[in-house]
Amino acid sequence: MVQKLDGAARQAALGELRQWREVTGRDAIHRALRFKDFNEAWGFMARVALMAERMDHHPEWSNVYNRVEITLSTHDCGGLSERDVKLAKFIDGIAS
Ligand code: H2B
Repeated sequence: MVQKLDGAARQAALGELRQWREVTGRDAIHRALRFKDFNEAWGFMARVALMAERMDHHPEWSNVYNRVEITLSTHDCGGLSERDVKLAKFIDGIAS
């Protein structure tokens, strides 16, 4: 069973994810991204989707043309886990 991050480990993880904001009212993080057009946004989403499948860890997300909104949380533990941190770092890596 995946462990929920808390205490110092949670703070340290959030400190490394400067582009992400904590979601009000639940243990999750959120990032909004903007791309040149739909083609770039969809290409980004395809790469995230392949990684999500490989990790068996999936984002909650939406897309409107060139904008992508992503929320990460681990449903199996009801909050943030290392899996969210790993996926967030991957997203940051391919978005920049
Ligand atoms: N994604 C996320 N974000 N959290 C989970 O707990 C999760 C998941 N669990 N993807 C996986 C799938 C689980 O439901 C399957 C059965 O392995």
